Amino acid sequence: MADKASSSQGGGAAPVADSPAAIRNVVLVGPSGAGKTTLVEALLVASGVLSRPGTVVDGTTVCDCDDAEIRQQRSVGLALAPLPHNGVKVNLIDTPGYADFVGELRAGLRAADCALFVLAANESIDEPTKALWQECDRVGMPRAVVITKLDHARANYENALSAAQDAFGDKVLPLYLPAGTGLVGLLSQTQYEYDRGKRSTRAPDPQYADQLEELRGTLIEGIIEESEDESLMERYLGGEEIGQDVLVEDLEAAVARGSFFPVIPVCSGTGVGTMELLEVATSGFPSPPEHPLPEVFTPHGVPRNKLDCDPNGPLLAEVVKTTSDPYVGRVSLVRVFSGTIRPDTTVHVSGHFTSFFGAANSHADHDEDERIGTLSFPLGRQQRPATTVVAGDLCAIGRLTHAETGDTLSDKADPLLLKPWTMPEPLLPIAVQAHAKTDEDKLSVGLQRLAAEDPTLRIEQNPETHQIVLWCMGEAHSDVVLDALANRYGVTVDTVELRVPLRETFGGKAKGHGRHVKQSGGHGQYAVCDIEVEPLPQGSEFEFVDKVVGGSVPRQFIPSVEKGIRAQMEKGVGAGYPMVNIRVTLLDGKSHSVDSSDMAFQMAGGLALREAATATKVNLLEPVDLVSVLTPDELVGSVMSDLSGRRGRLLGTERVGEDRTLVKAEVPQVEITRYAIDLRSLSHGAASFTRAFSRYEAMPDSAVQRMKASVS
Ligand SMILES: Nc1nc2c(ncn2[C@@H]2O[C@H](COP(=O)(O)OP(=O)(O)OP(=O)(O)O)[C@@H](O)[C@H]2O)c(=O)[nH]1
Ligand SMILES: [Mg+2]
Repeated sequence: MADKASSSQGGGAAPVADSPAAIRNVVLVGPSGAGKTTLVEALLVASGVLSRPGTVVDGTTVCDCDDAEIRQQRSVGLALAPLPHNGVKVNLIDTPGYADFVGELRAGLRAADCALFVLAANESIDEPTKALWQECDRVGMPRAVVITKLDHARANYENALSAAQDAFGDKVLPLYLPAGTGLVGLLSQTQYEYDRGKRSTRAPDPQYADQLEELRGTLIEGIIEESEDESLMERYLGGEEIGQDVLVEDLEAAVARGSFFPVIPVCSGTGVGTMELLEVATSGFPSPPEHPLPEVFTPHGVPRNKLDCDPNGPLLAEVVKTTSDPYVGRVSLVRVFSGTIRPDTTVHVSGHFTSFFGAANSHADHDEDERIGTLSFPLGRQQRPATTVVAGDLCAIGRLTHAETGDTLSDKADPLLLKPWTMPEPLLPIAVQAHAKTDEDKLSVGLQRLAAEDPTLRIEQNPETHQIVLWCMGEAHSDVVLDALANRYGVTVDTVELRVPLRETFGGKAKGHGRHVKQSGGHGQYAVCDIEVEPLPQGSEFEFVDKVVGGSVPRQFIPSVEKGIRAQMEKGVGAGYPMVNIRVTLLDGKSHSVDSSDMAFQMAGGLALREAATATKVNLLEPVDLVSVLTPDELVGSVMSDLSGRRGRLLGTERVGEDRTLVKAEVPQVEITRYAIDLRSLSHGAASFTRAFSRYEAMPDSAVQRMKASVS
């Protein structure tokens, strides 16, 4: 952990940027295992921050510093690693590639102005990788493609490059050619040799001349096609030699627009390509002032004029990650969009998830002034003190007790609110309970803290089933949550069978007799009632009809009978689920002038309903959701037959884009409790879905039997 990591960490002072133009916020995006975290190590070594790289396997990297990451040997959260290069501070933001952690990726995309899309030279491009590319597209993120693991036994750089071009388009074009133990720059026409991490340059070896010529031509044409100077293509085709300065300028403009994706081959093990990557990041990528700021509102939701990335402007910052540690307390990782943050000042914290995403997100709105404690520039887990943090930079703030991920920090005299980035919806429900009853309070504190850190975790206290349900992104995400509860908050948690809130109703008309008579000694109790119960259509809830004649049930006790019946309905009469959709008619009864009471008639009402239930069939109603599955066209058949197998009723399909279909169906909730996992495996991560409660429907006998069998 921290002490292990320190063996490779330089531990020097953090690089400091005094102006936004001297900062690059670069997020690493790519499939799990592509080599992002390892690449960060190599870049930290190349820039002198580390003397030697840590490894993911040993748990000694800067970015995989969380206990769960060390145990799982993969990233589960975003991590920051700043480095200096050529007078520029590069904030590398490592993100996890696994789909469950897409929330962390989105936070990383929000914090960054440009991305390195990391692919491994020994892997093909699968659906989850395409989904990551789309995540970048969705926010218009400028990016370069890094093809890493050049040294892998099964590496095939050419295949990896053409797979990337097939998947992401012909504007994915290499800037370098791998050559022996180095690279050849296609624009600079220089060979870069690496020897034990040290780079030297020379004229390209003749054996690369043909390849260089061909790839250079394609690159130059690609850049010129993107140029805003329309005369350039004509001049180029006319045989004019276009100057490297012009090409580099056009290339940078096209990268910043997100319409051109230079490819850089890299080997983290030998360091090949790391210097080239740092050069592209510092001289070719947009700086914070070139990246549009998110929309700004007042805390009352009134739109405000857009701000600039100006250190002298009003303070505007956003919490992109929150960690809480029983010893250090809460640490908020913050991206500063405007203004300057200084320690020991008071800021306004605005959290308005409900206004933007509705009440179901389990994050209460809040607005408060809080004092900034420590200010630091983290390197993974290591916190290095900071004195001022200017617009465009990233830093960590200690002990903001109320700030949650996605909250806005602003000047207390001029409170502002940023619309948070789009959070993915957790769709895997996991029911849990504290292993020991005495741990229930600890569990609720732990869950509250985890929800503040992680907007993709939704906590539901189901009032009907009395279960605590953790809505997670997938099994890997739920493992991380349970791991944190056990290791950070000391609560052992058992996962239990998820109970879906069913309802009961009457299958037919039935009569019931309720007799609550106790007359032995003291004050007696006397109440008798006769009722008739009949089923009503869906959504009718409850009707009570009084047909008592001649005062057999005295007036004042008629509401008591109704109250008793309602109380029994809440508890149910069969399997213990609330009862709905019935009409109860009170027909007759008996009373006693002394012993009858409100309570006695309530009891009699409940008894009458229970007796009526024995005279007919009690049916179960189950919640049915509207499920919308977005799938590639070729999987529509499999998705549909899988939904039918879940007792789904297909409602129709809709074309989306060129090769996707939206399949809509109504599916009982009991059949889709693990659909988040099943759909991912059925589609290899290519399909996604949403669900929304639609209504209650009669549960068929076969499903009731199956449910009973699985519970017993
Ligand atoms: N041969 C070789 N192996 C590498 C290289 N880079 C990374 N690896 C190995 O690939 C595995 C995955 O690397 P990571 O850096 O954890 O990959 P990641 O992209 O951060 O993965 P996630 O955190 O799950 O998204 C590790 O075992 C690394 O040692 C490389 O350049 N060459
Ligand atoms: Mg990683």
